[in-house]
Amino acid sequence: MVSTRGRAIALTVALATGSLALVPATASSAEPRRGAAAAAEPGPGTNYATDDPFTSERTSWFRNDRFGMFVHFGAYSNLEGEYKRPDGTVCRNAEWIMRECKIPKDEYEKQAATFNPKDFDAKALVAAAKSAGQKYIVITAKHHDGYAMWPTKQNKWNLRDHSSFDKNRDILAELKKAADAAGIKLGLYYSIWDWHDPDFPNADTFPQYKKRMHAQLKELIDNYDPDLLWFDGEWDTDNPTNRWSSRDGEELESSLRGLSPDLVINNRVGKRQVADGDYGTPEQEIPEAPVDGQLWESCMTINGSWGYARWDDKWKSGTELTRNLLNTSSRSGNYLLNVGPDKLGRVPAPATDALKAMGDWQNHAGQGAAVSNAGFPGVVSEPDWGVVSRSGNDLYASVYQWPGAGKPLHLTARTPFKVDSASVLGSDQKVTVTKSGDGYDITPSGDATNPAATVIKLSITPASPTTEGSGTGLKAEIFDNDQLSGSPKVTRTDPTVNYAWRFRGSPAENIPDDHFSTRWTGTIEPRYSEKYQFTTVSDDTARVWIDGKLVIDNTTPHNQAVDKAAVDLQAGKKYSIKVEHTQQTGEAYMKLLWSSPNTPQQIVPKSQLSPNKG
Ligand code: H79
Repeated sequence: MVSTRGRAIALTVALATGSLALVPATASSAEPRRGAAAAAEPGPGTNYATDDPFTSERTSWFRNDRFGMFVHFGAYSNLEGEYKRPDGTVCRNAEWIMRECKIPKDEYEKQAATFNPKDFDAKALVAAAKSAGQKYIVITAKHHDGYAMWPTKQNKWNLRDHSSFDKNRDILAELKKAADAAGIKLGLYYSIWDWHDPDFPNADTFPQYKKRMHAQLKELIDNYDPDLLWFDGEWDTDNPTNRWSSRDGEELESSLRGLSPDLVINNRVGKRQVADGDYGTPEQEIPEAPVDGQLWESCMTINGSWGYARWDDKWKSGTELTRNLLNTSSRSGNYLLNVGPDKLGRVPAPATDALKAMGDWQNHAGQGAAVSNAGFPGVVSEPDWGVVSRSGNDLYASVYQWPGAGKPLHLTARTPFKVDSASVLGSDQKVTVTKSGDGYDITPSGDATNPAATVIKLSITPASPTTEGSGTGLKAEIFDNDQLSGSPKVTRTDPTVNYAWRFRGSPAENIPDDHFSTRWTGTIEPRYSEKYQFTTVSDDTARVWIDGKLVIDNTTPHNQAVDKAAVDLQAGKKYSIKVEHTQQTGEAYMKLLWSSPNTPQQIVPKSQLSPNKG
């Protein structure tokens, strides 16, 4: 108890000084990655949200790179999507073939024993990713069939001990080496749901399964030092029964961050709620707009299957894939595009061809600037003729439907700005820009440069004045009841409202992990004169007042919920702000974010908040 307290104090101090420390001081010694096995005991005073994924150094590569390669490769790949039943009929599937084709366990094991991906070529895989402009690779270390693609010490159900593969080879080590050499980040996919481990579906033995799972993940971190972990199979289901809970997610996420503080982790580490992990994971779909309250990455197949299926010839075209990538980056998301190597480990040629087409498009005339380091434009609405992404004060309008000769492309402005110059990348044609209606007409004088997307670059100057604050945060009054009643137990200045107390944490050491509440007050100073969107992520209740007006009011106790309000603000003015959070039982969260045409979504920063009434 005493040592826990000591660590909790260190954590609080680190946070108050704005440090990015992800684990308490005990783990911040010389070797954080290897030496932090004993992560802090969470408890009262713990805040799991120690940085803002939207702005932190830790996630900057992920936010800027935008484009990754997903690789589904496992014991299922050996069947190449077809299972011949004893009666001679054929059942087709890919990575779910064991379950969907009801292959008896011993038969699935028998076929896995013949798995020999001798042609797996990490350098070729990395080269394919490079050729596409992909900046990171996420490979399945273990899919739902439980088969580990590295020589795990936790069981024999793995590529070293249960295959016909060279006992001296380790494909994850090969991939790590090739990726490092090429400056590509490595992520590892790990399925929580496990169809093979007999301890998984049984309530009595599930704790043993979890222990082995933690041990496997420690092996992966120790052996391959991944930049990212991609969890899957966190969902509730009865076949086989999945007992994974939010509490399990809290325990796992906190222990992983203790082992490797810079890890980027997806939201399926928990129960896919908005504040679980670092980012959301839409699958086989692309959101229509930036996602409220979280970073996101859309994972999609390059044909119709994740694992290799020799019958699947539904290859997406280079144009469709390039537009998917542009749609994603223009809404501040990442695109994780999957390939499934065959049973020998070779990436199918139609996949490498399509990847090359995407890279060629990005390498042409600097068009890749519409993707890497680019995001939601903010200052304009998404047009119906294409998408617009933004990097600094450059807008990249990727045009899918090129206008007829002399016809304009209209852009609707969400805030005033000036266009300083306009050009078509890879063309010397003239582009005329005129004010028109609610924005600008952009009229190119020549033809489209290519069928996928022709990029018009606009250099702009926002019209709004800007003011940078020098604030220190908000005054926090913390109560040891869930009613904000009586006098506060703790009064302090909080740099931001960015709290994930989850089940076991609380605002302060002398505040229990349930039945507490906080009121934050002070002033808020916008950087720009424009319409701001305030967003809260809260559990159990949240209320926000700006300039004396109640703008967010969600007082019905809830699980992680997102609430929004639009408020017009003027640069150079300070507005009063009041934020209230209450927590009864279960998980607790309170985050306050904002965005505006010139502000990408982020936790409202300390510099724009002051604890004193204006
Ligand atoms: O790894 C790839 C897929 O194998 C895996 N995720 C990607 C990245 C995946 N495939 N399908 N799904 C996830 C969808 C899950 C469907 C489900 Fe269900 C519906 C899970 C719960 C309801 C089917 C019914 C499986 C369990 C019950």
